[in-house]
Order: sequence, then structure tokens, then C-alpha cells
Amino acid sequence: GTTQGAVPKVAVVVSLLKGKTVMLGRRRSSLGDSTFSFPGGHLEFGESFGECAAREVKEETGLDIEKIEVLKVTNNIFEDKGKLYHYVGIYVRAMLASPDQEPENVEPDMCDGWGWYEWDNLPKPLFRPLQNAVDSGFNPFHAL
Ligand code: 8DG
Ligand code: MG
Ligand code: MG
Repeated sequence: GTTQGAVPKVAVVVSLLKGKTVMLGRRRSSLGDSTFSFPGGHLEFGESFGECAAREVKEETGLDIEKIEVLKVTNNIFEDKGKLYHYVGIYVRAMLASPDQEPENVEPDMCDGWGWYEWDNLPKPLFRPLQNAVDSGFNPFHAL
């Protein structure tokens, strides 16, 4: 089958909080095109989760983050356009290193731009694996 020889991938996903809001952007990607997701990406060999979170946020938004905490681990198996994906998602929370810094759209081919949203008013539709996490109770504002 198409999944023969495939292995699960590890991704670090970052809920970057500013006051009562969290940052999301609309994806430009073959996977989840035009859905909203957090910044994040694949764990590189030898990296800690915190290092990966800081690197991906820097690469995608130019922002510096701190107070990085792991909140949830997901084992996400989902289909997109007939293709099967398997991600272990490491969901972390983080804060801005300097609270007045604004995100830049550093990778415009992969994202329409970043915005700040209240949890009760998230943009739609969410990226499928993120929607799965939210449906299973994920909330980065919990226990703040
Ligand atoms: P990279 O080459 O920079 O490492 O990867 P990327 O191009 O930035 O990857 P990505 O698709 O942004 O993130 C990797 C995977 O993480 C994604 O395909 C599925 C998983 N993932 C989730 N939830 C979320 C989310 O909310 N945002 C992002 N960006 N990825 C997520 O399961
Ligand atoms: Mg990414
Ligand atoms: Mg990336």
C-alpha cells in the first residue's frame, strides 16, 4: 500500500499567547491549504522540544519566544486528499520575549499572515489535526 515503509513524524506546535489571544495563520501548503494553524514544524535530529519551538517560530514569524512549556502530546493519524499522515504532535505554549513585538510573514509561500485570536473566536476552518486536538479538549489558556 501507499503507507508501506512510512514512519510517523514528530512535529512541535506552538500556542503563542499574548494576553487573552493566541496567534494563528492561514496555511499555504499542499497539506491543509487555506486552513488556520499555529506556527510549528518538524523536530530536527538532536533538538529539544523547546529548541524546535523557538526555531520554528523564529523561521515563520521572526518572533522570539520564552517560557516554553509542553502542554499536550497527540498521536494524530489523518487523511488529506487521499493520503495518510501520521504525526506525533508536541503542543507547547509560549510567551513573547518582548511583548510589543509583532509577527512578520517570513514564509509568504506557506502562510497568508499571522493574527491574534481569542480562544472563543478562533478563525475557521482550523487545520484538521489542530481541530482534532481542540475537540479532545486542548486549550492553551488552561491553568494560566
Ligand atoms: P518544516 O519544514 O519547517 O519542519 O515544517 P513545516 O512546513 O513548517 O511543517 P508544518 O506543516 O507547519 O508542521 C508540521 C506538522 O505538524 C503538520 O504537517 C502537522 C502537524 N501539526 C499539527 N497541528 C499543527 C498546527 O496547529 N500547526 C502546525 N504548523 N503544524 C501542526 O498536528
Ligand atoms: Mg510550519
Ligand atoms: Mg516551518
